[in-house]
Amino acid sequence: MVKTRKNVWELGGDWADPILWYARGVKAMQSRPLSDPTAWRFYGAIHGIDRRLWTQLGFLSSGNQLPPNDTIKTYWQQCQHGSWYFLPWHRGYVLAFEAVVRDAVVKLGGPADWAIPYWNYFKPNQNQLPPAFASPDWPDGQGDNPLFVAQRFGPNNDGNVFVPMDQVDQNALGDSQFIGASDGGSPGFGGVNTGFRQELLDGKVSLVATISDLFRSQKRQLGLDTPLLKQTVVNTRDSRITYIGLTYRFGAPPKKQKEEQMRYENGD
Ligand SMILES: [Cu+2]
Repeated sequence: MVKTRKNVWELGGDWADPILWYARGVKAMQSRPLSDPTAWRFYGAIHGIDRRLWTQLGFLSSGNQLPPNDTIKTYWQQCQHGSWYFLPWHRGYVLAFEAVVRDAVVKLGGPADWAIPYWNYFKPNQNQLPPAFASPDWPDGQGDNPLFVAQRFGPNNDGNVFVPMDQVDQNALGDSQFIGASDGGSPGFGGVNTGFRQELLDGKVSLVATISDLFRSQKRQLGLDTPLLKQTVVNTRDSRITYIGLTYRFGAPPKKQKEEQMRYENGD
């Protein structure tokens, strides 16, 4: 069965069927417990989780059952930025996410060929966050629209979410550098490192590095991302701490694992 992703601004209405089903699918995912690999929050954590921040924002509480440790280690915090994994990783992530939403949609009686609508903000007059994502209400006026996120802030920090077209272009497509430089120069296709994980030495050691002060020059670009990321940026800016974590895995995976995290105060 062919599934076609369509332009969210050209579906024939603010709450056209694919958007309405998207909302219903998201709501179903949100109702699942964190330990469920098809839960909204589990999927969020695959990309990245900041437990302190999630707790602060009410996404995580002490009563929440966490998945088993090896599940967490294998699946959470996997987002790849600052390397050529950036594109393939996110493409796979969206594909898997879409499949989970579709599954929920079908279970609710929706179309089996549902596909996630895309947002092409480069098209004229389409740089505004689509209305279904900007309204707290469902089309019937009920106020728990799951596509609406109150913490979205927008480029002017006033909740009006749009892409400032004078600040974005598609030149990245012609950039052969995937890893951005922190000291000026090309920001790279995948951007400056926002925390990456790479398996080294045959998977025995994985290196996790977050160079927080790079965020300072990246803030404007990050202004369109999730509230979590913004919070992370702000917190990071304030603390000015660089984390370099090393995860050692001795021997075969079932054997005992040892984790260490080193924390470095930044010079400036
Ligand atoms: Cu990412």
